[in-house]
Amino acid sequence: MATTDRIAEIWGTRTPYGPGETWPVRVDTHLAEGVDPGDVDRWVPSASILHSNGDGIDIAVKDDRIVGVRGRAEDRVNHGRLGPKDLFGWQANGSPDRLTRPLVRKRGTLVETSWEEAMDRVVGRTKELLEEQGPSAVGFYTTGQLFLEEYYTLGLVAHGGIGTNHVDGNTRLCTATAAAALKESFGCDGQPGSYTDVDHADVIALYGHNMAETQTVLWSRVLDRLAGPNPPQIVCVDPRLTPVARAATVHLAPRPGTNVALMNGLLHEIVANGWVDDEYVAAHAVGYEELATRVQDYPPERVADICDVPAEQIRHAARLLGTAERLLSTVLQGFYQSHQATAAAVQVNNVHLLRGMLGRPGCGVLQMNGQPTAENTREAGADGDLPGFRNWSNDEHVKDLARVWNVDPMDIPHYSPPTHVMQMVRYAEEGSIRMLWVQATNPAVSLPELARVRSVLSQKRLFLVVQDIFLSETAQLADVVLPAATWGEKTGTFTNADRTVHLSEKAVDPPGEARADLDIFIDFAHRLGLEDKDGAPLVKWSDAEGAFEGWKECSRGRPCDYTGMSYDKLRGSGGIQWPCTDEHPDGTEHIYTDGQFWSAPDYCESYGRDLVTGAPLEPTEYKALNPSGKAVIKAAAWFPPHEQPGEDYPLQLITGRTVYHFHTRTKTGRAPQLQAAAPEVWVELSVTDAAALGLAEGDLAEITTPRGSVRARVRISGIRDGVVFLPFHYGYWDTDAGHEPDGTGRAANELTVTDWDPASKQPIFKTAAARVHKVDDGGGTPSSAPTTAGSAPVGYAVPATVGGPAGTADENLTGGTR
Ligand SMILES: Nc1nc2c(c(=O)[nH]1)N[C@H]1C(S)=C(S)[C@@H](COP(=O)(O)OP(=O)(O)OC[C@H]3O[C@@H](n4cnc5c(=O)[nH]c(N)nc54)[C@H](O)[C@@H]3O)O[C@H]1N2
Ligand SMILES: Nc1nc2c(c(=O)[nH]1)N[C@H]1C(S)=C(S)[C@@H](COP(=O)(O)OP(=O)(O)OC[C@H]3O[C@@H](n4cnc5c(=O)[nH]c(N)nc54)[C@H](O)[C@@H]3O)O[C@H]1N2
Ligand SMILES: [Mo]
Repeated sequence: MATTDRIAEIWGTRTPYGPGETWPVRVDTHLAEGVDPGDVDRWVPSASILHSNGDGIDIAVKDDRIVGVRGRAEDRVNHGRLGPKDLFGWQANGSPDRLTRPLVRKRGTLVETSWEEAMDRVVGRTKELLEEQGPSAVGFYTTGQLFLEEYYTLGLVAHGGIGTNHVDGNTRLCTATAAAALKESFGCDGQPGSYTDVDHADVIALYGHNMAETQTVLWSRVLDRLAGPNPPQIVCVDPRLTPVARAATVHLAPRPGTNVALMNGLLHEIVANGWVDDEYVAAHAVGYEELATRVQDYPPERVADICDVPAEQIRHAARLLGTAERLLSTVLQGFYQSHQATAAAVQVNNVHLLRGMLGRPGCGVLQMNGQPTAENTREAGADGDLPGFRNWSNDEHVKDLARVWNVDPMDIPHYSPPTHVMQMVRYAEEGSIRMLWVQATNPAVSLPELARVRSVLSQKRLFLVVQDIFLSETAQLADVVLPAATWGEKTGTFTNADRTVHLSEKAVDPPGEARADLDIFIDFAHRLGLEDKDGAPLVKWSDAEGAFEGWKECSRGRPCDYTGMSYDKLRGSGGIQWPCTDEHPDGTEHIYTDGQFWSAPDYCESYGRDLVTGAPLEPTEYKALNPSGKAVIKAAAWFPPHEQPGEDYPLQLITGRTVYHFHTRTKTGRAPQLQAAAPEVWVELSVTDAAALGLAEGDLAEITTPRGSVRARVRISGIRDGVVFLPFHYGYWDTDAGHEPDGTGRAANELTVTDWDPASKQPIFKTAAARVHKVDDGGGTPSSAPTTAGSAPVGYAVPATVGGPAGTADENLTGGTR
């Protein structure tokens, strides 16, 4: 047993292993001060909720309070390990400022009320609007942080009951491109890769993915491979010097917004050097010729110009990808939150198709998720999809869904894909969406161009319902606030980025009158009197397990088939990967084995889109392109981002994350160790840019784009020249430093642009033109940016970020092979 400062040692102690070996076990535990493992009354199995990795966790309960967490040794995802957010983030559950009673706005202020009155208001307004205008007046904006059962129920209520097409999740900001890229290439959502691919791969490529900070346990797995015999080679594509970049064999640091050009350069080399698996391509894919022609325009020298990356590095990276025997690729927000997001992510799929690297150990693509339950939002139909990956433009699929729900197919809107959130904001702005019900997301901090978002959400004519566990910046603007129970306080299942399903059972009671999101949705449906076509209640379950059984039927025969699972089977299981059926009762580690895809015209989830305009393909066009259900190789030309640096705004702004915080910090900002490790917003600049602007470490700078300004202390980091980085975690619920009347604030999204990828509709958080100037001298005091990861200082000393005694955790390595 070792005790480690897990704020300072983010990834904990190494347990090296070699290719094809099993990743050793290391069990991480953190308990509240003064609590010993022997004091714990019970350990309740769950999984992590502060990222998409799905690490198995036991929740420690003492005197009906959560007092800590321990990794689950038997879990297939983490083999016992936990990251800093998992170890310390649970403390937010017990925060004294949890919402405990519903609030309603009376004479301008939010006041506490009963559930009866709050739900009366919500149901009353819904009924009025349905009568006056019909379903198009009502919109739902949900999340990637509830449970599968909750999304499925919400999708049923919204699509099948109310009949509105305005249903989306914050997954639009997060994994919309993952889904879109999988649909384009394979005809259907569904993750080709598995985390065990890390155990086998000889090359791992990370595209716009700072795995070291955002999926710390998966990165531990990579680090353990790197520390063992025959380590994999790492390719990193990121404009910042992240821990991934530091560990890489080749680090390509392109100009933001040039991913498609870079990918085309890599594909150019793969084609030109004969590294294509011709047999695989001929047997299992369509579209190769067009790609081969397209990438002729992208020789390394031209790409080097566009991306500002040396041609030699492009060749080196391409050689690694082109000669790998087992290639694993991961893709995340550096690609997804970009103007050609889907086009870029699809090119990563193309690398795997060209090389025949799918469906075998070590050969996987992980079009990553970010949020813990984003996969479920997608599969259960609570975002811009129909449940079970059904195709909204295939009438047979809509009919089949209507059969499952016992409603008329015409009652399920499918005249177009469900409305994406940026369009919903526009409809609210124009006044056609008059009620918006927001659950478990904080758009007043997380959507782009906040001044506009605030003005839309605070309009008098918009009835805003916010369902949260805290009085977030968004809840502060609401007409009705519904207090929710959260992880540890309610039961449900969720699915991580590699299709692993965990059951998370209620460990303790929620505070006060807070209620599970599922119970709120069911109560709403009953109060509204929603019925199926035979006059029975539309929602036929009253608890999570009942909802899960309902979902299983909905998933039957679809790619995300859960019919072989049950709560009993999941309980303490270590995670089961879908599809899980009678034929595959233990789940399925690799899909797309033997080059078989879910892309047949009558089965696929999507007919695809034009990557430039986003226009959906007609069924007949898809059938002509891909009659026998192969994979689709889609080529794309590079276009520059819409907002380019120029005279007034000479720099490029990108935004993202730090290891210690989760999103708008409503949870991690209330965990003392995490908040202390990254207490304030900062801005990262390169050595050269800082010098040119007369800025030193710790100086106060103002960052301005055409939308607004943010003030932040300077961290001189390893970011590439011409680019500035802001973490987007810092709203203002915990500080007086709100947005000023002149639009100056500290939330990165004061600066970002209202624009999105045409195919996935994912907003662009990673390219805007910006300028920076000095406001105040820091007097030699460094900024408080963490020193441990992507924001590490370059070229000078700053006191290291540490956790001290409060930041320690135990590591039990007895299962390890050190
Ligand atoms: N600690 C922590 N972990 C998290 C979360 C969190 O908030 N905190 N959130 C979770 C969620 S919901 C998500 S979606 C994931 C996100 O996980 P990541 O995608 O890994 O995180 P980001 O920091 O948003 O972006 C990743 C990298 O993209 C790079 N980048 C920016 N612009 C470009 C570009 O044009 N091209 C390329 N190639 N790269 C670029 C940035 O420099 C950054 O290092 O993390 C999950 N895990
Ligand atoms: N500039 C910039 N903006 C970004 C990004 C970026 O990289 N840069 N990333 C985008 C991405 S990928 C994401 S995922 C979003 C995240 O953005 P948000 O979804 O807005 O972020 P969170 O802080 O996770 O908000 C979740 C809310 O749900 C509440 N909550 C937590 N658990 C529960 C529960 O069980 N029930 C209920 N009802 N409420 C709960 C929390 O208190 C919190 O208010 O931000 C996006 N915005
Ligand atoms: Mo996300």
